[in-house]
Amino acid sequence: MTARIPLLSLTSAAAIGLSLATLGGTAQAATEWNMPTPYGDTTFHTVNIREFADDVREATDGELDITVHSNGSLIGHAEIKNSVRRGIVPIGELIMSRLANENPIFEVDSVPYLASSYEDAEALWEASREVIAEELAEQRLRLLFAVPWPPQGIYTQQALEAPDDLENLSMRAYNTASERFAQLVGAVPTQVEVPDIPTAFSTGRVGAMITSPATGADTKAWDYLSHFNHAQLWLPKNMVIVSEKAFSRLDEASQQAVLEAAEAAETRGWEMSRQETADALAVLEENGIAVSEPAPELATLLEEVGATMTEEWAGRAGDQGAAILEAYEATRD
Ligand code: PCA
Repeated sequence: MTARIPLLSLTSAAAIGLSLATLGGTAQAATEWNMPTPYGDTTFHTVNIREFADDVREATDGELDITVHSNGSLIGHAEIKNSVRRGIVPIGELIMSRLANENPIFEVDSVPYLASSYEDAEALWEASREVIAEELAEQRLRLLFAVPWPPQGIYTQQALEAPDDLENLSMRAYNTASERFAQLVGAVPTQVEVPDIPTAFSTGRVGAMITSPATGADTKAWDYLSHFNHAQLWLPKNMVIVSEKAFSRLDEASQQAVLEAAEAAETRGWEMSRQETADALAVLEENGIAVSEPAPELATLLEEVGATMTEEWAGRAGDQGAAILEAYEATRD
């Protein structure tokens, strides 16, 4: 990770040099923002973020130029939030539930069956957005937009039928909720970042994983496993945050451009995510992955795990959690 920092200064030095040269030194140089993101170029989140950067560049006539560094190439996922907070980079993307260790409200979108359709996920986001934005604001971070992954399911190397098919399997997880889920179904969780998934399977480090149809398709899951159970457990969100310090240095027109592009990116991203669910499921099937839904006994186990995790989450999340749940319930009356 530290080895990657010099890359940042090289990149920005080169970029600033270039824009000065282009402008012939007469006008003020455009503001250059380096933006680390954790996922690969084919991931719809990355595609959406590149469009966001294009929109900002266009709306500001190139005055604010955001360079997207995908796939953890500039800064590893685990460091992105603190890098924005410490001003190493002005803006970045990360999965919101990664911050669960700071406050459980960040993982409200990763509780099984609390909100497992797009409609419910949207209602839950409406109910939780303000609290989450306030928590981030306390760290001088501004939440720009958030977009869900398609619903999470279970990938395995054999058919997943009975609940005990998961027993003792080494299961790839990506946040504390997916770890807890693995434990509760009797599996053994191991954290693996998306770029490392194919190797984790090919070396036998993991034999199952929780993720979306999207990530399965992006990582060519058919090369290393054969079954996907579309259990639709939860829809975790990625969020884009900017440091308040960097944001406040922009002139008003550029700030407005960022906020407008962010709003458009959120709307577009949710649409892309829905579409991606259908497209990626089709890609998995075309490539020979058997796609199924939980058989009754497995469904019962998953629902029990969901109930346990909802209770555990509510216990941890205290008053803030209760307020979110109340606001969420109110949208469903
Ligand atoms: N893809 C990311 C997060 C959730 C998802 O669908 C991952 O597997 O890490």
